[in-house]
Amino acid sequence: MSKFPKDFLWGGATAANQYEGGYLEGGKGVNTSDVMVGGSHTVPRRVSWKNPTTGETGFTGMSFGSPMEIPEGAVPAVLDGVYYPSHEATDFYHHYKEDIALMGEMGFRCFRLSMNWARIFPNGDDAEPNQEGLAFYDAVFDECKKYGIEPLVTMSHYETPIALTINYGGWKNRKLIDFFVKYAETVVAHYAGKVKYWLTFNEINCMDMAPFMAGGIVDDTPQNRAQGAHNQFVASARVVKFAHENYPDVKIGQMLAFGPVYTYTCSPADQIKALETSQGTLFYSDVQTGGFYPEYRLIQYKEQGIVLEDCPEDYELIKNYSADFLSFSCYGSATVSADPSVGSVGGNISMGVKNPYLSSNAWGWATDPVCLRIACNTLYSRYRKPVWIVENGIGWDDKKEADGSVHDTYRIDYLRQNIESMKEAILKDGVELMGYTMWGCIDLVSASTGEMKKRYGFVYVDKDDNGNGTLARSKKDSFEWYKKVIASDGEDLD
Ligand code: BGP
Repeated sequence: MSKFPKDFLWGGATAANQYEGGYLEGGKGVNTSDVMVGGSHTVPRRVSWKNPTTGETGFTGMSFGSPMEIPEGAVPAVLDGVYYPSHEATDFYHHYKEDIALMGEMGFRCFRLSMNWARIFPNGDDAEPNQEGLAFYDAVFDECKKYGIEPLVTMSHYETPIALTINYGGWKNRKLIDFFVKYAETVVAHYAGKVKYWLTFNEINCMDMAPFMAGGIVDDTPQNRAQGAHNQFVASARVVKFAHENYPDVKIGQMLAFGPVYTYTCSPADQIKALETSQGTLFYSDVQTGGFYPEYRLIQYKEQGIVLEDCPEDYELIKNYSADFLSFSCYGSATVSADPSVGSVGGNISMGVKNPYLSSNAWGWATDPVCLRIACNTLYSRYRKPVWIVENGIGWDDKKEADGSVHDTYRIDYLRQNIESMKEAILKDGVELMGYTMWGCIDLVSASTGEMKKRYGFVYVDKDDNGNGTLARSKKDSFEWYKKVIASDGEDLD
C-alpha cells in the first residue's frame, strides 16, 4: 500500500501576523508583530520604539544574534512614515473568500491559520471581546466549511497584544496566564462546532531564542525566558482542562519548532553536544505534551540561579492536562559540533554547522528531505501521542512570468521528497501522523526576515518587499501538483 490514510489532513498553513493584514480594521488592537520592520537574511528584523514623554524614537534588534535594547522610558511603538510588513501582509482579511476557494480547488482537507489575539481582545486585558473580530473569523470558518476544509487554529502565533507588553511586561508576568485563558476560553466556546483542532502557542520553544516574538518580553534574560515559558505551559494546561471539561470533541495541541539533530562527526563529544542540543527543544514537549518538567532542565535552572514564580497547582495542571497531540514545524535538520573551529551557519531559528551532505536555499536553510521520518519517530515514540506536521516547505525567490505563471520545480522536488519521508513514517514505522499543512500555502511575509521575496506558496501574491503590488493571486506549477497529490492520497508524487 503506498497511499496515505483516507482521513489524512492534507493542507496548508499560515499565520495572522504574516498573512492577515487588516491592521486596526474591525476594532483590532496593535500587537507585537505590528512594530517589527523588515530585514533580510543578512540584516536582522528590528522593532521600533518611542519614548512617550520625550518623543524620541529608534529601532532595536529582537534577538537572533541582535539583542533587544530599548532605552529607559521608551516602549515598542508604531512610528509614522515607517513601513511595517505585517500591517497589510498579503491581505487575507480582504481576500479570504478568494484564498479559501483556491485552497478548496487544491482539495485541502485542512487549513491552519492563526487568530490574531488583538483582534479579539484589542488590549489583551479587555473586559469583553471585540464582536467584529469574532465575526471575521466566523465568516472565515463558514467559508472553510463550504469546501469541507477543517480549520486548525493557532491561538497565538508570534503576536501578543502590545498593551500586554507595555503594561505588564509580556509573558514573564503571571497575569498573562489569566488574560490568555480568558481569550482561549472565549474562542473555544464561541467557535464550538466550527473549530475542532487548536494549538495554543506557535513554536513555544522560540521563547528560548526570541522572547519578544514568542512572548512579548522586552527584557531578554534567562530568568524571564524561563518564567515566560512556564507561564505559557500553565496557560496551555488550563486551556486543555477547559476544553476537556466543556467540549470533549475539541483537541488542543502543542506546537514545537523541531528538527532532528545530527552530529558533525562520530566523536563522543559531538554525540554529547547533540544530546544537549536536543534537550533544549525536547524540554518544551516534555512539559507540554509529556506533562513533566524534565530533570535536565531543573538542574540547569539551579545552576543558573533561575527561580520560577510558581505554585504546586501549576505542576498538577501540567501533569493532568498535557496536550492532546503534538504538532511541529520541521524545515530540516540541524548539525552540531563540539569543536568550535568547525564554524557555524544560520538555520531555521537554531544555529548549527554546515552539513556537507545537504544543500541549502538562498537564506542558508539546509534542506533535508529524509528528516521528517526521523522527526516523526522521535516525537511519537517519546510521548505515544498523535503527531502532526503543521509547517514544512521551502522559501524561494520565485520569479513570476509575464503570463502570471511560476515554474517552481525546486519546490515540487522538495515537497515530493518530504512527502515520501512522511509516508515512510506512517507505512514503515506506524507513526500516528494526523496531517500535513505546508507552510505559507499562499505567499506571505517571512517571519525571520519580514521579506516578501522569501516565498513558500502554491499561490503567488503580487507584492514586493517595499509593499508595492496589486495583491493579485496566481497559481504556481506546484498548485496543480499538490492538487494531484491530495486527490491520489499521496500516491501520485510525479
Ligand atoms: C516558522 C514560523 C513561521 C514561518 C516559518 C518560516 O518558524 O512558525 O511563522 O514564518 O518558520 O520562516 P520564515 O518565514 O522566516 O522563512
